[in-house]
Amino acid sequence: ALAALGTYAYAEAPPPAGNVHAPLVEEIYTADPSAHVFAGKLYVYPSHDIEGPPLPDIAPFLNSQGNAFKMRDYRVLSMDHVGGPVTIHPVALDIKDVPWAARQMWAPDAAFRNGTYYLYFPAKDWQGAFRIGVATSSSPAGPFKAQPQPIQGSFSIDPSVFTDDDGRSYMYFGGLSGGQLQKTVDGVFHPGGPREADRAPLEAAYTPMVAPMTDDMLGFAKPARAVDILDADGKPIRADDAQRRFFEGTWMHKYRGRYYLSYSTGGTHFIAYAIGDSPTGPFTYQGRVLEPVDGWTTHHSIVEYEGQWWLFYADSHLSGKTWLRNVKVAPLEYDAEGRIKTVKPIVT
Ligand code: FUB
Repeated sequence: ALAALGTYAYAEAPPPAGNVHAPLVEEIYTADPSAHVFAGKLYVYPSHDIEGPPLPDIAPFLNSQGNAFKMRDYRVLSMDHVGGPVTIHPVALDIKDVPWAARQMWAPDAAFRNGTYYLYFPAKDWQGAFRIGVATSSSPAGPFKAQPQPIQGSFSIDPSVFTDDDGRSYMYFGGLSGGQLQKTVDGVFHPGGPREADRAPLEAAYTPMVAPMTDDMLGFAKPARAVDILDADGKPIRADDAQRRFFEGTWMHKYRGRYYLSYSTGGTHFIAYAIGDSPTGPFTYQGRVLEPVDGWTTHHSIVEYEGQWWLFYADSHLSGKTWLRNVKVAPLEYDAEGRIKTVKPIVT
């Protein structure tokens, strides 16, 4: 039965008919999929990985620069049904059209409000600092026009925008190490700040940032602040808890009235999740959404479409190289208490 499912199979949450384990597209490399239902259709906003030699370092004090992840544009994917044909849309935003962005267009996200679609994207500015930009379009597939400056008060990587049932929107963001979260203190970027990911072992781990969005979706209504991710005893997850602590790639979704904050644990390669009663937390660690995939990075999104919850993620199935990835999708199941059944991609 496993062989019939392709290279990867799932020990739990078996997929519906159709080879949903294959890369969504093979014509281009894609990663970091942010999936949304817009106008009754499923859209995926991925990073667009590209081949070729890594970029040169910007400066020696900025190590973990992720130079192989040198993406320069975004391509949107769309589909009518999961498992059906996928459209790769033309370039939605090119770095040459974003004056403040110098290099490395990493994991994006998208949102919709009042007839306008918003593309949120991190990129390094000309000083080598990650900032988060926003671009707008009348179409979910773009093309998008970027604002001339990054979002004021934004830094680091991996924006994810969630709109609650009351219409309020929030951006979650942040990533450690090459994502530079550890280099920004009180909103000020310190290029010579800590190089690597973690605080001292016994300290509370870094956590994602959250900021409410302004009504026009172009900025932060209040300064971003760190969310709390707690263990079952109500204590912050510690920096040395590499199996559970946040590293990058946050996603927010709401299930049966509760807020699920999910994220990558980086070097331990899990997608973990924590639940809260408010979109800004605190959140209590629950378990894993996804076991490690083929490749170093793991980055996901969760969306409900056509009566089923779906996990979008990426691995290095097509290339065997961690910086040339492909987006995949698998069904996501919950138990009666709302716990997510861990998806286990099994290398056969
Ligand atoms: O794709 C570049 C970076 O790798 C993303 O921003 C991270 O989440 C990781 O997937």
